Amino acid sequence: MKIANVKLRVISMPLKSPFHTHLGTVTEREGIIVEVTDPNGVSGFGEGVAFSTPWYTEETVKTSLHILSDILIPMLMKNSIEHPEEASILFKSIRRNHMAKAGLEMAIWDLYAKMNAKSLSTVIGGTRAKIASGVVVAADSLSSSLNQIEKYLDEGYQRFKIKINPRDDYRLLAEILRHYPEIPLMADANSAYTLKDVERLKALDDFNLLMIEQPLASDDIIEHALLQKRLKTSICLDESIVSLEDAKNAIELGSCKIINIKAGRVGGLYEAKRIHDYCLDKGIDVWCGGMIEFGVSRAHNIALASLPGFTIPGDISASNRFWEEDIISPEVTVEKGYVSVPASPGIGFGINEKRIRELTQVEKTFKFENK
Ligand code: OSB
Ligand code: MG
Repeated sequence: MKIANVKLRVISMPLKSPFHTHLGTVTEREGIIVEVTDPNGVSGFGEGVAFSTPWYTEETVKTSLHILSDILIPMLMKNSIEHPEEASILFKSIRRNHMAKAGLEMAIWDLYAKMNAKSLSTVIGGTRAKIASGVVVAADSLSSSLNQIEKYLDEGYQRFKIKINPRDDYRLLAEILRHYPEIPLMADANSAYTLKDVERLKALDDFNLLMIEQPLASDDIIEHALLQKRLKTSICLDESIVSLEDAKNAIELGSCKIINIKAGRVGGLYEAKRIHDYCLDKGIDVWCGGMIEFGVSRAHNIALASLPGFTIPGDISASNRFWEEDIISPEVTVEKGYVSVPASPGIGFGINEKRIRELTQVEKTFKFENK
């Protein structure tokens, strides 16, 4: 794969409404749009999904920009690759920094698919033409949670996820289910609990939730295994799984019954696919998580979720869940609860250059020497 240049653009966009978790509130999303261009002028796009501050993982927009600019792009200049998997393997010599790696690796996947005139879904082994869509409710009160659910139900979403913490769990879930007894509901705790809260968590078994996501520490698999033995509700791990090795260990220990796969969290599409393949083999259900992402990463998620093991509706909502105007064209839409998987080359969505230009804060271009 010949590369002529890589362009990084840091963009910033306000959310339509604030996104609340017990860890803080997101009102403005910054991200890095990565564009890898070949000598014919064909471009592949990826998105660095680290946040402005390290609340979800240790990376930030600034650390990602540094790792991309000073480490990963120079590495790619020195080492020619024939397939995106080689980029993923090349980047393994650098510790962690998964979101920075994923941003670049996924741009290479998009470019590779476009060079081969195939959809990204086809290139990675996708089998679905449409994927079931779920949505996240992350409000700061019961009434606004109920309002959001009402609206998202109307829009056809098939699964609802609500953020919980020890101060706001039983009553919140009970009220939601009193108003909407039939909705497929799950809860995400983003590590708000410890093992001392086991009785609180056991009480949530009353609600027959689809699952509870990441109740305990963000780097734990041992205590989650102890907790899973005491709960009827399935545990799903998010933060704790950053590699295939983590997934193997967690499954072996019984730390979870379900895994949320996010390509950004695990270093890219290659690792995400390896985790998917392993889980499919072991009979562990997976679903595709979200990162309050812009359209480029959302498009990659759609391709990823078209793989056969993604049996549970993920956090793949429409562009208009978060944004007044997204950076892709057309935007992602949900119809009768489904998002269709594009069949056109690469991620299958065009780039709204005008919108990206309006949002760009920093731009850097790296020219490759092609001998
Ligand atoms: O824990 O799944 C999470 C958003 C940002 C960071 C972490 C998480 C989330 C979400 C929202 O829950 C997912 C989405 O983008 O729809
Ligand atoms: Mg989560």
